[in-house]
Amino acid sequence: MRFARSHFPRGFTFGAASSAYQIEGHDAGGAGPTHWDTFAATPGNVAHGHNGARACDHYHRCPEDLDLLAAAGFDAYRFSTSWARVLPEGRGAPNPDGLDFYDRLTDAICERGLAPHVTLYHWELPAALADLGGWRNRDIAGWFADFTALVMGRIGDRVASVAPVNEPWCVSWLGHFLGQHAPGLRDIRAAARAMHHVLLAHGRAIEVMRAMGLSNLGAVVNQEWAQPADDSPEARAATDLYDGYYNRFFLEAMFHARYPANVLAGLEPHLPHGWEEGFDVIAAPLDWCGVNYYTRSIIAPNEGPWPGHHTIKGPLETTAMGWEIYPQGLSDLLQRIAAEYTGDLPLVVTENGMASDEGQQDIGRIAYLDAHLAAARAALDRGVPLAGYFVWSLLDNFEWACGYDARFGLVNVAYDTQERTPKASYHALADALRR
Ligand code: IFM
Repeated sequence: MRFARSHFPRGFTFGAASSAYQIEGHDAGGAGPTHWDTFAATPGNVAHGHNGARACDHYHRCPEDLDLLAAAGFDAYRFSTSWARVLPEGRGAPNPDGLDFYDRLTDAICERGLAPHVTLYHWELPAALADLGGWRNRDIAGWFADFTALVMGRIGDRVASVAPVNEPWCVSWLGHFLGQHAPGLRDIRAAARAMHHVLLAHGRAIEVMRAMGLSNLGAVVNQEWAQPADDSPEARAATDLYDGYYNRFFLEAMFHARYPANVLAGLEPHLPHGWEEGFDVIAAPLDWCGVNYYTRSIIAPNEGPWPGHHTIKGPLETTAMGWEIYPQGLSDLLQRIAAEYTGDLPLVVTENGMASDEGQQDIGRIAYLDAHLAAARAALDRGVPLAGYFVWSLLDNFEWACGYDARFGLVNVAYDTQERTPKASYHALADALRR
């Protein structure tokens, strides 16, 4: 690995990221059912019918996992809190064991000299709230605000940063328009509502945490570099639209208090009544912005209904997810976000990594991380105020619709025994972090 910590400014944060449902083992500790359990129980949604019931058993094994993080020389751990673990019904009576778990986890992170970076929602919506319409119901903003107050009332005194929602595009578009994630809908009206309500929920959570006196509050968006399939005006317009609803929609709302015009042209008839009045909540000032980056997409127009385009396979080498490896997209997106949305606010690469089938000798992952760390460094050289980089992920884990097939971890998990074995990429990173 060419990357070395010394290539980055002093104080730059290196961490690894995870999420609750993907690693904890949702069956343990009195958590309530979630819409991911429902989705996974429906044949055809998740590879092999896998679910998060046991996952990596991190609920019981978190000390061992945090030891691995600390031993690699990371500075920080980004984890998420499960709404259904804390509030099994989504509202009402909390599960004391759930709150105790996040309390212990936060302490254990701090005890190892790591900084806890929290994401409040990483996709496992309590089933009881899904029954009430989930992200389609405007009331979710208030339910989420209450959950935020509860969790932060318990661990907010020790956290280094908080983001309300991981990847609002996935919560809304992937789950409600493409149907590939829970709740598995393919419905433009549901998607439009979810897109707006997830932003309202984000804004209400920020409001609640500001009122509690918390600082270092941000947002985490996923971004893909979008490229037209050819030079035609149609392909360029299709790409602008893809870029609009994938990359710009959430940033434009949070940082400029509006939705992109090309997206509104198709989405507006489906947005909930009074959507124009939500921006004073949605655009609450933030302290940083997180970017999750993995790949680029190549876009071609088609004759179908709005948005009228599809992605086509590109020529570059791909990961085990079939995603093209395109590090330059990371520097270009970071530069664009700083220039057009966030200005001097710190940006953080909150996720970056690859699924690989290589097993312990994951040479491809070493090259992937090296190239993306070089792209992060290039963004700094272009003047982007980049403050941190988090690898996705420490452990192999439940990769949503791919089940346990896709392995993103620096550390192998043998799911039958739960044995952890660091891969070559873990050792390479640990070595680079010492240099
Ligand atoms: O595993 C996911 C994570 O939950 C959110 N960001 C992308 C990762 C890889 O697909």
